[in-house]
Amino acid sequence: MKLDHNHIETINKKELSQHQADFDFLANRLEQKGNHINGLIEKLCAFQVAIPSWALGAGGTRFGRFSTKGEPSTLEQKIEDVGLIHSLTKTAGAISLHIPWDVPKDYKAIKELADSHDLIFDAVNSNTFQDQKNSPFSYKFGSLCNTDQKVREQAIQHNMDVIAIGDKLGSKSLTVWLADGASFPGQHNFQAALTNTQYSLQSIYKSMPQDWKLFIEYKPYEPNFYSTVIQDWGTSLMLANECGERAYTLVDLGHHLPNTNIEQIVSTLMLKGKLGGFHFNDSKYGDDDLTVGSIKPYSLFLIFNELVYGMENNPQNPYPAWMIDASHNIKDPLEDIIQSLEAIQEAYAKALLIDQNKLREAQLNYDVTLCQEIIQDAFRTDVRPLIAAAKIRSGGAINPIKAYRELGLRSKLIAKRGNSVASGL
Ligand code: LRH
Ligand code: MN
Ligand code: MN
Repeated sequence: MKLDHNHIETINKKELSQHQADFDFLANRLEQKGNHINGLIEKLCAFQVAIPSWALGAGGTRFGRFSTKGEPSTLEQKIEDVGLIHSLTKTAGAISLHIPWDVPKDYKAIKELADSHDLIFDAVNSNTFQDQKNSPFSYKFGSLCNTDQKVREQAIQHNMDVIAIGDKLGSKSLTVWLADGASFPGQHNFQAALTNTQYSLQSIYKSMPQDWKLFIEYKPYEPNFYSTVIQDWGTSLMLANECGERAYTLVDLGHHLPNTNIEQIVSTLMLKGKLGGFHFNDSKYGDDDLTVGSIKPYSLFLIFNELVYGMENNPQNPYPAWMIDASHNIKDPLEDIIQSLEAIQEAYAKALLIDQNKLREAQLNYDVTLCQEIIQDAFRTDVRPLIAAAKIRSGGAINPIKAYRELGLRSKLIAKRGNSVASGL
């Protein structure tokens, strides 16, 4: 199923005059403050976020799944769903596959399909946190960290297989997230687990094509509840440094203990040129995978402030690979992703408004109050007309959620696919 651009235009037409009034008001104010509206819109249009293939069905908690119906049951249908999201938002121009959840059968056909939806394949994700069908060894006690060399070799080989799959699709990076850890004190020799993980990652790194990057994701706990081998950004950075130049840290917003200053982590990593990938979600307690911006929009904005600063001032850091890593039980997954994309655009737009020169000056004058005023002035600006203008320019919907509903897309998907439930998480 594909969206006809005329349908989006027809819906946009109804909102156009209100949008124009809102936009003129905002553009006026921003221009008076010295912002270049066209440049801001261009940056918003260019900001594309990958959608993971596992977020398109109602996922969520380990306790139960409640299907929204009409969920994609094949990779082709998942690509179709991302295509729908991208047509409406024009900010989801990539898909990120989890292997073995979404192994393509016909590579050429899959590539062509993605291409027809204007999508590229971003980072591929390996999975050694579950046992795989037909694999001789279990990951119950860890994968890359395992004390048994045969288990480590199997996990290394899996990562190599994932690279080969990604390579055929045009992906240029591998994300490794390990569940490896211990649930009880004494279970692990910490040093042996870390050393095994380092050697395993080094073998994977060496096997990558020369133009590939390795992203090492960290997480403090879950599924192991006493220790995790790659528990924090420091451990990830250390391992990345031990692998080589093309190995980087990946920050997932949900993978921090409460109140961690994530923006400072982002800033440090970019200064060192080591922020490779980014997983967006939101949380109140742990790795909740809630809709981006639904709980802590101010934190998201502060993180974007550092990302914008880093993208402008840290040429040593590559352009990060952005991905949404959120999925929940009780919303239509496509609406959930659209809301996440909107929140990302909003935080990005607000961060772009921060007057960096004024902020530097206030910092140098030790004018703490003014520093806060500058930051919060940007945060308090309603940037939605700016985001809508970017959508119009790139052919998306002024209000993607409204358009999704008005076009009755879920009913159409149900009519086509029936009560099917997505494979994956
Ligand atoms: C782990 C994680 C990681 C996985 C995904 C399914 O919590 O964030 O990125 O690949 O969730
Ligand atoms: Mn993640
Ligand atoms: Mn996670």
